[in-house]
Amino acid sequence: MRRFFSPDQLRHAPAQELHNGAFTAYAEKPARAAMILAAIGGAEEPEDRGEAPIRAVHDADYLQFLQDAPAAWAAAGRPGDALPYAFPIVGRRPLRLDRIDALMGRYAFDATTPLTPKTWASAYGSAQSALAATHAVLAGDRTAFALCRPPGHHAGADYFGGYCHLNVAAIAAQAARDAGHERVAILDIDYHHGNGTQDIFWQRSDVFYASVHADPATDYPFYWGHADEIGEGAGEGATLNLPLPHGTKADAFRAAQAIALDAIARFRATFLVVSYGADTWEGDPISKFALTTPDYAVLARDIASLGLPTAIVMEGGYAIDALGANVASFLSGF
Ligand code: SP5
Ligand code: ZN
Repeated sequence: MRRFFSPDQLRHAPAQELHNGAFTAYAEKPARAAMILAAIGGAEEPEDRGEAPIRAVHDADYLQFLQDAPAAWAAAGRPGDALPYAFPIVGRRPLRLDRIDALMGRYAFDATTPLTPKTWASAYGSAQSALAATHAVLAGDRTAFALCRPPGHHAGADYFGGYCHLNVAAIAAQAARDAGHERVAILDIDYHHGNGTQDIFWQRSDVFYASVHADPATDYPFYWGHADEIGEGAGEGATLNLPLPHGTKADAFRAAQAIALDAIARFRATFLVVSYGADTWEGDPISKFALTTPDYAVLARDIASLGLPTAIVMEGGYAIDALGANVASFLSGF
C-alpha cells in the first residue's frame, strides 16, 4: 500500500495545551508521526496540488486567517502560541473585527488547539498527503494511507479545534466527488466524534458520514455526535452516529462498525474515506475504550470486505509508544 507524508507536517509543535483548567504538554506532538513512519517503513512525499482542493471544503477567509493569525499574535506582543479566550456564542452575527483575540474566538470552537507560525505549513502538508492518497486510489490502487498529522476531523469549513485545522477526510472525500464519484462515504473510527466532518456534509446527500465514537454525553466534543443527529435537508439520513460507552472492547466496537459498513453499502457509495484514530487503544492517555493492537487488523478486514476503493487518513492516537504498532496492525488488514 502506498503511504504519504510530508516533512512539513513535523513543524507544528505547540508547547502546551489547556486541559481541564491547567496547561499540560501538547498531546498531538510531532513524535506521533515519527513513530508511525518508523513502524510502517517510511512514506512518499505528496505532490503539491495547491490550495484549490482545500478551498473546495474550507472558506477562503478562514484559510487566510490560519496563515495570518500567528504573525498578528506576535505583532500584538504575545510571546507564546496563539490561543483564543472569547467566543461569539451569544449574539453571533457577521462582524468585521480586526483584533487578533476577536478573530481567534471567531474561528476556534475550543481553547485546546494553539496556533504557531508553523501550523499552516503542517496543516497544508497534511492536506496534501490526504490528496495524494486519494489520487493514488482514484488512479487505480485499492487502498492508500495518508499519515495526516495534524489530524482533521474536528475542523469545520470555517473553524479549528481538537488539534485539527484542515479537515483532511473532507478534503479527500470532496476530491473523490470532483473526480466523478457521485456517492462517497466517510467512515470515522477515531475515539472522538468528527464534528467538523459531520458539519461540512450535514446538508449534503452525496457524502455519507458514519462515525463510531465515545458517547458525547461523557466525552469531547460533547455538543455533536449524539445518536439523534442524522443530517438535515437534502442530507437527512446521510449522517449516522453510533456512540459507545467507556470501556468498549473490540466485540462491541466491531458490531457498531458493522452497522456503519452496512449503511455505507446501502448508500451505494463507490469511494470510501476512512478517518482512522488509534485513540480507541486500551492504553491511550486521553481516551477510555479498550481495543488491543491485533483488534485493528480485524476492523480493517471488515472494512476491506466492502470492496470499495479506500483512502485512509490518520486522525488521533496519543499513546506514542504503541502508536506505530497500532497503525501497522490496521494497515495489515487491508
Ligand atoms: C483528533 C483527535 O483525536 N482530537 C482529540 C481532541 C481531544 N481534545 C480534548 C481532550 C484534551 C485532552 N488533553 C490531554 C492533555 C495531555 N497533556
Ligand atoms: Zn480522537
